[in-house]
Amino acid sequence: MKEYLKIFILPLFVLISVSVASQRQIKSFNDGWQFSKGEKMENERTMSSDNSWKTVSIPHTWNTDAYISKDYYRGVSWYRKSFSLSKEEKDKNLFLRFEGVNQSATVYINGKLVGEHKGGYTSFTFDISGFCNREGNNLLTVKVDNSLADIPPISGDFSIFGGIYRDVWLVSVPQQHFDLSDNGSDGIYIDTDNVSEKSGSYTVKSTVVNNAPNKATIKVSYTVVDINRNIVKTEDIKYSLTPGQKKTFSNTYIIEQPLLWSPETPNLYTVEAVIKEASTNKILDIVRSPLGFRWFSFDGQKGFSLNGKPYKLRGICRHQDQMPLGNALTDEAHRRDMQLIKDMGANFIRISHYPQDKAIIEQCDKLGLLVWEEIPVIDIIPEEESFGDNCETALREMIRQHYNHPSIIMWGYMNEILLVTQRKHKGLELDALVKRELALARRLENVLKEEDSRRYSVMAFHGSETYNQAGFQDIVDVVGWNLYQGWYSDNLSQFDAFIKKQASDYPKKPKIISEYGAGSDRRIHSLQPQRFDFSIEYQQEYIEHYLPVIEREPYIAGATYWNFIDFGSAQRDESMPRINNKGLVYADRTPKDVYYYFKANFRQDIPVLHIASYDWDKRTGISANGTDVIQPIKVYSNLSEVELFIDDRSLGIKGINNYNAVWNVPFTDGDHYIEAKGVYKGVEQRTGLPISFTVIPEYLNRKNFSNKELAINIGNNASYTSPETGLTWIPDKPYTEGSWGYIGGKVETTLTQINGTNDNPLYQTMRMTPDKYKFDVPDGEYEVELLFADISGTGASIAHTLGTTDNNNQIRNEFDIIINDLIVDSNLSLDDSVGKYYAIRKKYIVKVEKGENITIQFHGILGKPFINGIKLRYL
Ligand code: GCB
Ligand code: CA
Repeated sequence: MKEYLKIFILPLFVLISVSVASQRQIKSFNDGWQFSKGEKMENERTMSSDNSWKTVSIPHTWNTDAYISKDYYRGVSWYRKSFSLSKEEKDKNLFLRFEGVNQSATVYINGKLVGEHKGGYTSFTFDISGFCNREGNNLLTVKVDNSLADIPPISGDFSIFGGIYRDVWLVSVPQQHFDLSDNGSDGIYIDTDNVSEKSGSYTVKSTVVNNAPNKATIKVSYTVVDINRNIVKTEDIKYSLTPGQKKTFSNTYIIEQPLLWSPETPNLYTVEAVIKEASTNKILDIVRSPLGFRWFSFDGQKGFSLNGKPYKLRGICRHQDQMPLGNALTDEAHRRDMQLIKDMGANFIRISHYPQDKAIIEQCDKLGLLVWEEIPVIDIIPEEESFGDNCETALREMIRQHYNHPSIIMWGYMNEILLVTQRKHKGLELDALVKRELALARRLENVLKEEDSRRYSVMAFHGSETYNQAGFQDIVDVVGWNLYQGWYSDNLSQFDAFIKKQASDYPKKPKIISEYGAGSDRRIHSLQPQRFDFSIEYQQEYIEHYLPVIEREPYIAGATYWNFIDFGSAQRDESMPRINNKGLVYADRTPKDVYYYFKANFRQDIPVLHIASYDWDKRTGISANGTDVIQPIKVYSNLSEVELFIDDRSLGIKGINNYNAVWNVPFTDGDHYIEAKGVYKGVEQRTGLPISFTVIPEYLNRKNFSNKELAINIGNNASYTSPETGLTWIPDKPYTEGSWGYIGGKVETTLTQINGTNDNPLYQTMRMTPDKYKFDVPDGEYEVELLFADISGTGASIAHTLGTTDNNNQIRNEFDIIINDLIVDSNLSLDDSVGKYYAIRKKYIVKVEKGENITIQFHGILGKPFINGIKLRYL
C-alpha cells in the first residue's frame, strides 16, 4: 500500500497533550545490585546471604584484572537485585531489557527461570510480566558467564570483560503495545527507497501486540518529525486486534524534498510510532526511531559514493573499553569518544569487533558518522555445533536492533578468519577447516541479506591471498583488508604494492582498508624510528605513509585506522603489557600528536596547527661541545606554510607537505618555548608548547657531569623515559675515543613482558656478548648501575596477532662481571635467582685513579653474557 500525503505542519502540543500515565514507561535498572564472583549453589537464585556479595552499580565488570593479568577471571558470577513495582507499573506488561551482558546471561525472577541469552554484545529483552509479584518484593537474579566455548568470539586480540556492563531497563507498557519480543528490537523497522533530492519513500513496518483478553480497536500512526521538531507528515490508521493477537503492518509513504543525511549534514528525522485507543484517542504506546534519507553505493574502481557523489570513507576502528574501567562505560563516555572522532574529521567508523552500546549508534546518526558494524567471528571457528547458531543469532540481533539507524551502511561478520587456522593447521586438516569456515560465511551472508537487503555485507581479511583463492571474496559485497606492511612485516611500500595488485587482479571488488596501525608508547622516542620499536615517531612515520596512499587511490573506498584508542588485550605483552597501544588517543582519551595529522588531513573547514611534540615535551640529547643539540620538531597543519620559533627566535618559514613540516631546532639545557605561526583564510593562527631539555655530555668532565646521571637504554635506538622518575635512558651508542659506549656485541630484543619492573621496554632490548662498555671519565668515585633481564632466545607471543610466534627461552646464561679488571660478581646467572624475563639492578661503587677510566666486561661461563642497561653517576 502506498499513500501520498501532502506535508502539513502541526503544532507540537497535539502530540503531548494526552496524559502520559497510561503509556509506556522506561526506567533504568542500574542501581542497587549485589554481585558475587564465582559459581554458586542453585539456591543463590533466592535471597540467601553470605558475605561474598557486595553492592555494585551497572555498568559493571568483574574483569578490571584483565589490565593486570593474562589469566583474568573467566567464569561464572552472579548479580541480584530486589525491586517492587510502582503504582503505575502494577497493572502493566513488564519487560526487562539488557543492553549488554558479556557473554551469557541466565535470568531468574523470584527463583523462576525467565530466560537465557547467549552473546555478549547485543541487547535482549525478556517478558517478565508473569514472574513478578505485583505487590511487595521481587528478586531478580542473573547468572553471568564469560567462559563459554560456543559464543563468538572464540579468540581475538582483546579482553573479554565479563559482567552486566551496559544499561538495564525496566519497560512497562499497556496491554496494547509495539512488539518487544523480537530479538531485542523495538518492533519497528524503517526502510527508505528511491531516495533523491526531489523525494524519497519510506516504509514503516511495525508489529503491534494485543495482550488483553478482549478485542482491541486501535489507531496506529507514524509521525515524522524533523530536527527542528517540525512535523512533516502524520498518518492515522484504524485496526482491530483479537485477544492475544500480534499483527504486523507495513505502510509506505513518500516525502518530497527530503533533507538528505550525510556526515556533513546529518539531517535526522524521527518517526514517532503511536498506538491510540480508537474510541478515546488515548495514547497507549509511543516508540521513536531515527529516519535518514541517503543513498550510497560501492564500486570496485571508483570506491564509495554517497548521495550521488564520490566520497572517501575516512575512518577509524573503535574498541569499547577504557583502562582502568574495562568495558563498563557510561553512555557519556561513549558519546565523548564519538565527539573526539568527529572532531578529528572522520566520517566513518568501523564498530569493531562487535556491536556496541546504542549510545554510540545514536551519536553516529546525530553527529554524522557512517558506520560499519559487525559481529565478532574472529580468527577461528570452534567445533561446537551451537557456535554457528550463536553467530546467526548475534547477526540477526545486531541487524534488528540497529536496523533503523541511517548511519549504518554495512554489516560485517568475519575478521581474519584464516589467520589462526592457517597458522595452526596444515594440509588436509586445513582444507577441512577452511571448508567449514566457508560454509559458515555463506550461511551468515544469507542471513544478512535475508535480514537486510539494502545494506552491504563486508568481511575483513588479513593480508593473505588465500581468502581470494578459497572463495571468501566471492561471498561478500565489500572486502576489507587489514594491512600491516611496515609493522608486522617489513617495509611500508609493500602496502601500496599489495593493494594495487588486489585492485588490478580483482577490479570489480570494492575494497576498504579495514585496519592499518602501529603501536606507540609515549615513554619511547627515536630519531631513527623503526618498526616494532613502539616509538611515537615510528607510528607517525607509518601513518604518514599509509594515509596519502589511501586518499590518492580511487579504488580504495576508504580506510579505518586500527585502533582509535589504546585498548585492553590481556594476552598481549610488548611495551605495555595487557594493552594494544596502536591508538590515536591514549586509554584516558588524551590525543596522541598523530591524532592531529588525521585532523589536518580530514578537516579543511577549520585551521589545524599543532606542534607535534606534546608526546615528547621532556627531551634529552647528547652534545659534543656542551652547547646546542639539534632535534627535529614537527608541526601538523593544514595551512600552506608555517613559521616556527624557539624562545622567540625564528627558525624560518616552511611549506607544509603531506600536512606536516619539520624544523631542526637547536636546544640547550633548560626550559624552552616553541611556537608555530601561520595564516588560515587571512587570519593569523598561533600555538605554543613548552619543552624542557636535558643535555647529556658526549665527553664527560667534572663540571658537565657533576649533577647528571648517564643512563643508557642498551640495545636500543630509542630513548626511554620512566614516568616514575622522569629519568630518560638515552639510546645506546658505540664507544669513541674520549667518550663512552659499547664495543662489540650484538643486539637482542623481545616482545615478552618483563616482570619485576614497571619499566618494561627498558629491559626488552639488550646487548649480547659485548666486548666491553667503556666510559672515559675523570678520576673520582662513581656509582655504576647495571640492569639485567634475561631475554635471550625469544619469548612467547600470541597466536591471534599478526606478529610472528616466538620460541621458548630455555638457555642458561652464566657469566662474571668485571669492572676495571676486578671480578665484581662471579658466576652470575639470573636463572638461579629470578629466572627469565625478570628485571634486576645492581650497583657498584667504583674508584677511578690515574686516568684508568671505567671498563665493564663480561666473561661468559655458560651460554652468553648480556646487559640491558647501564647508569653511571659521579659521586
Ligand atoms: C588485527 C586484528 C585486530 C588486532 C590487530 C593488531 O588484524 O583484526 O583485532 O588487534 O590486528 O593490533 O594486531
Ligand atoms: Ca547504554
